[in-house]
Amino acid sequence: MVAAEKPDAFSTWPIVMGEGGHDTMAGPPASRIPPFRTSSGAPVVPLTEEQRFRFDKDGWLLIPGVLSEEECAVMRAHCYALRDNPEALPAAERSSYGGPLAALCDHPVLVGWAQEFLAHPTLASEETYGFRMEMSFLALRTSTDDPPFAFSPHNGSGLYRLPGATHTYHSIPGKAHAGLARAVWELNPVGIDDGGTMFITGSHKSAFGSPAAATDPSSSLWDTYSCPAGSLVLFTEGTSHSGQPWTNAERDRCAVFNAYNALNTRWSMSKPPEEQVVAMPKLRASLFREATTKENRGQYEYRAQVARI
Ligand SMILES: O=C(O)CCC(=O)C(=O)O
Ligand SMILES: [Fe+2]
Repeated sequence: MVAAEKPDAFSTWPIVMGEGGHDTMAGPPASRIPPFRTSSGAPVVPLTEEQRFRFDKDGWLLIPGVLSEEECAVMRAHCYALRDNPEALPAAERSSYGGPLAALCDHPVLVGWAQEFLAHPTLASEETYGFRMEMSFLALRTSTDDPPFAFSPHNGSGLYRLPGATHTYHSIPGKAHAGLARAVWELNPVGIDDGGTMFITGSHKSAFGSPAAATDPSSSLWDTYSCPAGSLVLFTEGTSHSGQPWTNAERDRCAVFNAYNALNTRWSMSKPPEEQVVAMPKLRASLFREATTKENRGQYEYRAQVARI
């Protein structure tokens, strides 16, 4: 099939002729997947080539210092209000999807990553993101937690999961898909020994089961990170990972754990309360539409897409 001159790549994916004249299933580059602005009107920030390479190679990626200290302070206050006195918050803000944390759901840097690793190009439009959000919870951990947060490694081998599994990772030359993935916003600084999330780097592509050493958190198989407040840690759930006890007595871990998924699949039932979704800008609310494919692209008819392929 020869694409018409200047094809609308969104309507012709997945059958599209590559630039070099060969068929490719990769679809349009992330930079051509709408929307190009988030619900706050800010331009989407695409991953750099190096960030994209690292996420694919490692199964996780740290983007340091995305939020300003002022933004972190307001968000931390909301986290502690949710823990200590939720009734004092308006109902439309009473969750980690709400209040100042709502801006994290479709932060321009998050959207840039999701358009690369999660978005379904034919279902993305200026009115609807091409991916879903599901799950949001707080990790407010201290060095005096009793019991301390447990080391509990899970997942890995995302490349080899069968259809239907959400903890997947798939790639073909020039394109990769993260499956269920986590976006962790660290609202306090994290030191290398403090107790950030741990990863077996690259294990999303491991052909073999984990060796016994993976059950030992001090094994050199495990990596973690240090970062300033306001950093974003992205990982595919197809990577072996684990929480661990928080050890820094000087400051707590104050992190927001958000999760994203492909548009037509769902891992959990988690969703913001209805009054929060209704109060959201329509584009942000599109993150929470049903996990279906057919006719799930805002004003555009999926049928029309099919007809043009
Ligand atoms: O607690 C953590 O640091 C990791 C939690 C976890 O397993 C996840 O977010 O999927
Ligand atoms: Fe996990």
